[in-house]
Amino acid sequence: MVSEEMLQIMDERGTVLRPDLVPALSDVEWLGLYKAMVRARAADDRLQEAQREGRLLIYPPNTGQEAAQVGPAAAMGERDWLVPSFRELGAYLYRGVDLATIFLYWAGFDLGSRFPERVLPITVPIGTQMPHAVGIAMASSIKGEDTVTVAYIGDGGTSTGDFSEALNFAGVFNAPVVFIVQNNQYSISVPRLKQTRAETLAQKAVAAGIPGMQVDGNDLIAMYAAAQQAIARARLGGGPTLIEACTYRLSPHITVDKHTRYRRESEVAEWRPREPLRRMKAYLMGRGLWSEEQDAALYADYSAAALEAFRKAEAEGELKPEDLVKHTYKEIPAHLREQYEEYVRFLEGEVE
Ligand SMILES: Cc1ncc(C[n+]2csc(CCOP(=O)(O)OP(=O)(O)O)c2C)c(N)n1
Repeated sequence: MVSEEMLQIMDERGTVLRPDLVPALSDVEWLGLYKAMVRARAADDRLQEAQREGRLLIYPPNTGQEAAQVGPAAAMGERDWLVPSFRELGAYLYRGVDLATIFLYWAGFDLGSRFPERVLPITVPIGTQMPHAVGIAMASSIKGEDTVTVAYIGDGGTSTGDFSEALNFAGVFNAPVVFIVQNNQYSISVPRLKQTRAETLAQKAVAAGIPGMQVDGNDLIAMYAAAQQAIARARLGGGPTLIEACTYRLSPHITVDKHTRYRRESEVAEWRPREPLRRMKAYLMGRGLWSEEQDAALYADYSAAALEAFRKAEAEGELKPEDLVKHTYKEIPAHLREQYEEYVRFLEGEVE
């Protein structure tokens, strides 16, 4: 049930190796997907800068992982559910999350969890979103809906109990869920080879009795194709699939991580030419659909739009202590109220 070869449709130069596998999208649609990756890249670059300017507390960069995010998000149906972890900017934006909301999240505001319907909020506790995803998928099938849930996790996350339990439940209940493992080769400083002795992460599907496959996570066309097939199968009652998107985190783990402590610059440099925007751009330019001038202008437009979104977010006001507890529960529970009141006393200098 686990395919032996990694699916790659387009090589690192943007040349299509398997025309028979290219999904039937129009040129305009492929261009639209590429633009979504540029939007994610521009937003990601500006978010990293905003953190360095002290406007965000912390931020986990997505650079290099855009195809693994935009491909599946674009293959989803309008009513499908997205269950993210925390490094899926391209997917959130594609599914309609406002960039200002994402800014608010990393600035520490609870309002940053106000995502649109059918997109769960950012989940930092590793793996905990997986049982939620399977529960949502099971609920869809119990209710007789034909919606599919797409859930994201990182390579490190596959070592959690939640991940294994979720896969097992999904298999047992034939839940309409597609798991996307963004294997970006590192879990903070732990390289993929030290994460598990398993040869691939896709083979973790075997024990759950579900199909698993490795996909070149930097190949937008392959990511779209793999997700489209898995989503279609789930929608028709064929059950879950595990897709290991083989990609690379080109940036540090988070904006406060010194990544050269655990990996060589030369390794990062080796991966840089394989990144997803460059090759999709080559593909589009090869077909006469795009130019460097258009590319630069698009990036500049998305950068300006990102800065505008940040201004909008900051206009929501300064972070107030009550924002820490206001939005999670309808009624603030006693234990939180107690902590909040102690915090206010601390801010007022009454307690050490
Ligand atoms: C339960 C839990 N333990 C530890 C952490 C600290 N932590 C944050 S990110 C991370 C690594 C996650 O690695 P991976 O799943 O590969 O995702 P990536 O960060 O590479 O996207 C860890 C251990 C956490 N957020 N949650």
